[in-house]
Amino acid sequence: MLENSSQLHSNYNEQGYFVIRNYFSDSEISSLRKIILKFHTLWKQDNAKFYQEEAFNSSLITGSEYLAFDDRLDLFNFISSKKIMAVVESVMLATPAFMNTQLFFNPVNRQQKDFWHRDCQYDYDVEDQKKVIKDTQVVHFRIPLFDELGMELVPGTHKRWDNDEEFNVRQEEKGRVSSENLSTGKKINLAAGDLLVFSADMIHRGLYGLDRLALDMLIFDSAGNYVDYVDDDCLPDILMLDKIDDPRLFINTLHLKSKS
Ligand SMILES: O=C(O)CCC(=O)C(=O)O
Repeated sequence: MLENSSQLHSNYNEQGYFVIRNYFSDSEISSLRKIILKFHTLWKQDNAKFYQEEAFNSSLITGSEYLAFDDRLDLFNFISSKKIMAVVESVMLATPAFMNTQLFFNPVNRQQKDFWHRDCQYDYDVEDQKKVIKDTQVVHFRIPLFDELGMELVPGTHKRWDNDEEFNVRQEEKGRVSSENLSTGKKINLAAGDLLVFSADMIHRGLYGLDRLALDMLIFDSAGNYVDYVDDDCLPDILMLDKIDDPRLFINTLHLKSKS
Protein backbone atom coordinates (compact mmCIF):
# COMPACT_ATOMS: atom_id res chain seq x y z
CA MET A 1 0.00 0.00 0.00
CA LEU A 2 1.13 3.56 -0.68
CA GLU A 3 1.50 5.64 2.45
CA ASN A 4 -1.05 8.17 1.28
CA SER A 5 -3.28 5.71 -0.54
CA SER A 6 -6.53 6.90 1.03
CA GLN A 7 -5.66 10.51 0.16
CA LEU A 8 -5.15 9.48 -3.48
CA HIS A 9 -8.45 7.63 -3.39
CA SER A 10 -10.33 10.66 -2.14
CA ASN A 11 -8.57 12.99 -4.62
CA TYR A 12 -9.61 10.69 -7.44
CA ASN A 13 -13.17 10.44 -6.16
CA GLU A 14 -13.58 14.18 -5.78
CA GLN A 15 -11.58 15.53 -8.72
CA GLY A 16 -11.33 12.60 -11.15
CA TYR A 17 -7.53 12.76 -11.24
CA PHE A 18 -4.29 13.12 -9.29
CA VAL A 19 -0.58 13.47 -10.10
CA ILE A 20 2.31 11.88 -8.29
CA ARG A 21 5.42 13.90 -9.10
CA ASN A 22 8.75 12.10 -9.60
CA TYR A 23 7.18 8.73 -8.99
CA PHE A 24 9.56 6.88 -11.30
CA SER A 25 13.36 6.99 -11.16
CA ASP A 26 15.53 8.06 -14.09
CA SER A 27 16.58 4.48 -14.63
CA GLU A 28 12.99 3.19 -14.65
CA ILE A 29 12.05 5.82 -17.22
CA SER A 30 15.12 5.26 -19.35
CA SER A 31 14.51 1.47 -19.55
CA LEU A 32 10.86 2.07 -20.43
CA ARG A 33 11.76 4.75 -22.99
CA LYS A 34 14.11 2.34 -24.78
CA ILE A 35 11.34 -0.21 -25.31
CA ILE A 36 8.72 2.36 -26.24
CA LEU A 37 11.00 4.07 -28.76
CA LYS A 38 11.61 0.71 -30.42
CA PHE A 39 7.85 0.27 -30.79
CA HIS A 40 7.33 3.86 -31.92
CA THR A 41 10.01 3.70 -34.64
CA LEU A 42 8.58 0.51 -36.14
CA TRP A 43 5.00 1.72 -35.80
CA LYS A 44 5.81 4.99 -37.61
CA GLN A 45 7.45 3.10 -40.49
CA ASP A 46 4.49 0.80 -40.82
CA ASN A 47 1.88 3.57 -40.57
CA ALA A 48 3.77 6.27 -42.46
CA LYS A 49 0.79 7.85 -44.22
CA PHE A 50 -1.47 7.87 -41.17
CA TYR A 51 1.40 9.23 -39.05
CA GLN A 52 2.16 12.04 -41.53
CA GLU A 53 -1.44 13.03 -42.07
CA GLU A 54 -3.39 12.77 -38.85
CA ALA A 55 -2.17 10.46 -36.08
CA PHE A 56 -1.61 11.67 -32.52
CA ASN A 57 -1.52 8.26 -30.88
CA SER A 58 -0.93 4.56 -31.40
CA SER A 59 -2.14 1.67 -29.31
CA LEU A 60 -1.65 -2.05 -28.62
CA ILE A 61 1.94 -1.43 -27.46
CA THR A 62 2.08 -4.72 -25.53
CA GLY A 63 1.03 -6.69 -28.63
CA SER A 64 3.34 -8.95 -30.62
CA GLU A 65 3.40 -6.94 -33.85
CA TYR A 66 6.37 -4.68 -33.07
CA LEU A 67 7.94 -5.92 -29.84
CA ALA A 68 9.61 -9.28 -29.20
CA PHE A 69 9.14 -11.56 -26.20
CA ASP A 70 11.69 -9.98 -23.82
CA ASP A 71 10.56 -6.40 -24.39
CA ARG A 72 6.92 -7.37 -24.02
CA LEU A 73 7.72 -9.22 -20.82
CA ASP A 74 9.58 -6.19 -19.42
CA LEU A 75 6.61 -4.04 -20.33
CA PHE A 76 4.12 -6.40 -18.67
CA ASN A 77 6.31 -6.49 -15.57
CA PHE A 78 6.47 -2.69 -15.52
CA ILE A 79 2.69 -2.31 -15.95
CA SER A 80 2.02 -4.69 -13.07
CA SER A 81 4.99 -3.64 -10.90
CA LYS A 82 4.54 -3.11 -7.15
CA LYS A 83 4.81 0.64 -7.67
CA ILE A 84 2.04 0.78 -10.25
CA MET A 85 -0.19 -1.76 -8.52
CA ALA A 86 -0.06 0.31 -5.33
CA VAL A 87 -1.55 3.25 -7.26
CA VAL A 88 -4.01 1.10 -9.22
CA GLU A 89 -5.32 -0.31 -5.95
CA SER A 90 -5.63 3.12 -4.39
CA VAL A 91 -8.03 4.13 -7.19
CA MET A 92 -9.91 0.93 -7.82
CA LEU A 93 -10.85 -0.90 -4.71
CA ALA A 94 -12.70 -3.65 -6.61
CA THR A 95 -11.01 -5.94 -9.13
CA PRO A 96 -8.89 -3.94 -11.61
CA ALA A 97 -8.28 -5.44 -15.06
CA PHE A 98 -5.87 -4.51 -17.85
CA MET A 99 -7.49 -3.08 -20.99
CA ASN A 100 -4.85 -1.65 -23.30
CA THR A 101 -1.95 0.77 -23.73
CA GLN A 102 -1.73 3.86 -25.90
CA LEU A 103 1.16 6.07 -26.88
CA PHE A 104 0.51 9.81 -27.33
CA PHE A 105 2.77 12.02 -29.45
CA ASN A 106 2.60 15.32 -31.34
CA PRO A 107 0.76 15.22 -34.66
CA VAL A 108 3.13 15.91 -37.59
CA ASN A 109 0.57 18.31 -39.02
CA ARG A 110 1.01 21.47 -36.95
CA GLN A 111 -2.47 22.64 -37.94
CA GLN A 112 -3.99 19.82 -35.92
CA LYS A 113 -5.33 21.17 -32.65
CA ASP A 114 -5.68 19.45 -29.29
CA PHE A 115 -9.34 18.76 -28.61
CA TRP A 116 -11.68 18.31 -25.64
CA HIS A 117 -13.58 15.05 -25.25
CA ARG A 118 -14.77 12.33 -22.92
CA ASP A 119 -13.52 8.90 -24.13
CA CYS A 120 -17.08 7.52 -23.87
CA GLN A 121 -18.42 9.98 -26.45
CA TYR A 122 -17.01 7.86 -29.27
CA ASP A 123 -19.06 4.82 -28.24
CA TYR A 124 -22.22 6.25 -26.70
CA ASP A 125 -24.87 8.78 -27.60
CA VAL A 126 -25.46 11.69 -25.29
CA GLU A 127 -28.08 10.03 -23.09
CA ASP A 128 -25.89 6.96 -22.60
CA GLN A 129 -22.84 9.12 -21.84
CA LYS A 130 -24.81 10.56 -18.93
CA LYS A 131 -25.28 7.02 -17.59
CA VAL A 132 -21.74 5.84 -18.29
CA ILE A 133 -20.14 8.59 -16.23
CA LYS A 134 -22.31 7.54 -13.29
CA ASP A 135 -21.78 3.80 -13.41
CA THR A 136 -18.49 2.64 -14.82
CA GLN A 137 -14.86 3.37 -14.60
CA VAL A 138 -11.98 3.28 -17.03
CA VAL A 139 -8.85 4.92 -15.70
CA HIS A 140 -5.83 6.24 -17.60
CA PHE A 141 -2.40 5.99 -16.00
CA ARG A 142 -0.22 8.42 -17.98
CA ILE A 143 3.53 8.00 -17.86
CA PRO A 144 5.33 10.77 -19.79
CA LEU A 145 8.67 9.65 -21.20
CA PHE A 146 9.87 13.23 -21.80
CA ASP A 147 8.87 16.53 -20.21
CA GLU A 148 5.66 17.73 -21.85
CA LEU A 149 2.92 20.35 -21.61
CA GLY A 150 0.75 17.56 -20.23
CA MET A 151 -3.01 17.42 -20.08
CA GLU A 152 -5.86 19.81 -19.51
CA LEU A 153 -8.71 18.40 -17.44
CA VAL A 154 -12.03 19.65 -16.14
CA PRO A 155 -11.97 18.59 -12.47
CA GLY A 156 -15.10 16.87 -11.21
CA THR A 157 -16.50 15.99 -14.65
CA HIS A 158 -15.89 12.26 -14.06
CA LYS A 159 -19.07 12.51 -11.98
CA ARG A 160 -20.96 15.51 -13.28
CA TRP A 161 -22.51 16.31 -16.65
CA ASP A 162 -21.20 19.19 -18.82
CA ASN A 163 -22.27 22.79 -18.41
CA ASP A 164 -23.41 24.51 -21.65
CA GLU A 165 -19.97 25.79 -22.60
CA GLU A 166 -18.35 22.39 -22.05
CA PHE A 167 -21.04 20.53 -23.96
CA ASN A 168 -21.09 22.85 -26.97
CA VAL A 169 -17.29 22.87 -27.27
CA ARG A 170 -16.69 19.15 -26.81
CA GLN A 171 -19.59 18.11 -29.05
CA GLU A 172 -18.96 20.97 -31.51
CA GLU A 173 -22.49 22.36 -31.22
CA LYS A 174 -23.77 25.89 -31.86
CA GLY A 175 -20.74 26.88 -33.91
CA ARG A 176 -18.20 26.00 -31.22
CA VAL A 177 -15.16 23.80 -31.95
CA SER A 178 -13.54 21.23 -29.69
CA SER A 179 -10.15 22.98 -29.67
CA GLU A 180 -11.48 26.17 -28.03
CA ASN A 181 -10.42 27.01 -24.49
CA LEU A 182 -12.77 26.09 -21.66
CA SER A 183 -13.03 28.40 -18.67
CA THR A 184 -13.23 25.34 -16.38
CA GLY A 185 -10.08 23.64 -17.77
CA LYS A 186 -7.09 23.00 -15.55
CA LYS A 187 -3.64 22.50 -17.13
CA ILE A 188 -1.39 19.85 -15.60
CA ASN A 189 2.19 20.13 -16.89
CA LEU A 190 4.04 16.85 -16.70
CA ALA A 191 7.69 15.84 -16.51
CA ALA A 192 9.34 12.50 -17.22
CA GLY A 193 9.03 10.50 -13.99
CA ASP A 194 5.57 11.87 -13.05
CA LEU A 195 2.47 9.70 -13.02
CA LEU A 196 -0.92 11.23 -13.87
CA VAL A 197 -4.02 9.20 -13.09
CA PHE A 198 -7.29 10.40 -14.58
CA SER A 199 -10.75 9.18 -15.46
CA ALA A 200 -11.21 8.37 -19.16
CA ASP A 201 -14.72 9.76 -18.99
CA MET A 202 -13.93 13.16 -17.53
CA ILE A 203 -13.64 16.06 -19.98
CA HIS A 204 -9.99 16.26 -21.01
CA ARG A 205 -7.52 17.00 -23.77
CA GLY A 206 -3.83 16.26 -24.36
CA LEU A 207 -1.69 19.38 -24.85
CA TYR A 208 0.48 19.15 -27.96
CA GLY A 209 3.99 20.54 -27.80
CA LEU A 210 7.57 19.92 -26.59
CA ASP A 211 8.79 16.35 -27.22
CA ARG A 212 5.69 14.66 -25.96
CA LEU A 213 5.71 10.88 -25.91
CA ALA A 214 3.51 9.50 -23.16
CA LEU A 215 2.57 5.93 -22.41
CA ASP A 216 -0.98 5.50 -21.12
CA MET A 217 -2.13 2.29 -19.51
CA LEU A 218 -5.88 1.83 -19.43
CA ILE A 219 -7.32 -0.12 -16.53
CA PHE A 220 -10.98 -0.93 -15.99
CA ASP A 221 -13.07 -2.09 -13.13
CA SER A 222 -14.01 -5.75 -13.69
CA ALA A 223 -17.58 -4.86 -12.77
CA GLY A 224 -17.77 -2.72 -15.96
CA ASN A 225 -18.61 -4.18 -19.33
CA TYR A 226 -15.31 -3.49 -21.11
CA VAL A 227 -13.76 -6.85 -21.86
CA ASP A 228 -14.75 -6.66 -25.53
CA TYR A 229 -12.36 -3.73 -25.90
CA VAL A 230 -9.40 -5.94 -25.05
CA ASP A 231 -7.32 -7.32 -27.92
CA ASP A 232 -6.14 -10.89 -27.13
CA ASP A 233 -2.74 -10.22 -28.65
CA CYS A 234 -2.07 -7.50 -26.06
CA LEU A 235 -2.32 -9.92 -23.18
CA PRO A 236 0.53 -12.13 -21.99
CA ASP A 237 0.43 -15.78 -23.11
CA ILE A 238 0.86 -18.68 -20.68
CA LEU A 239 4.65 -18.71 -21.03
CA MET A 240 4.83 -15.03 -20.18
CA LEU A 241 2.31 -15.15 -17.36
CA ASP A 242 4.65 -17.51 -15.61
CA LYS A 243 7.42 -14.92 -15.76
CA ILE A 244 5.36 -11.94 -14.56
CA ASP A 245 5.94 -11.24 -10.88
CA ASP A 246 2.37 -10.16 -10.13
CA PRO A 247 0.09 -11.10 -13.06
CA ARG A 248 -3.24 -10.30 -11.32
CA LEU A 249 -4.17 -7.41 -13.65
CA PHE A 250 -3.85 -9.68 -16.69
CA ILE A 251 -5.38 -12.73 -15.05
CA ASN A 252 -8.44 -10.66 -14.16
CA THR A 253 -8.84 -9.73 -17.83
CA LEU A 254 -8.27 -13.31 -19.03
CA HIS A 255 -10.84 -14.49 -16.53
CA LEU A 256 -13.44 -12.00 -17.84
CA LYS A 257 -12.61 -13.05 -21.40
CA SER A 258 -13.16 -16.71 -20.60
CA LYS A 259 -16.65 -15.85 -19.34
CA SER A 260 -17.63 -13.59 -22.24
O1 LIG B 1 -2.93 13.18 -25.11
C1 LIG B 1 -3.82 13.23 -25.97
O2 LIG B 1 -3.61 13.62 -27.11
C2 LIG B 1 -5.20 12.82 -25.64
C3 LIG B 1 -5.23 11.98 -24.46
C4 LIG B 1 -6.52 11.35 -24.28
O3 LIG B 1 -7.50 11.77 -24.79
C5 LIG B 1 -6.65 10.18 -23.48
O4 LIG B 1 -5.64 9.77 -22.89
O5 LIG B 1 -7.77 9.65 -23.43
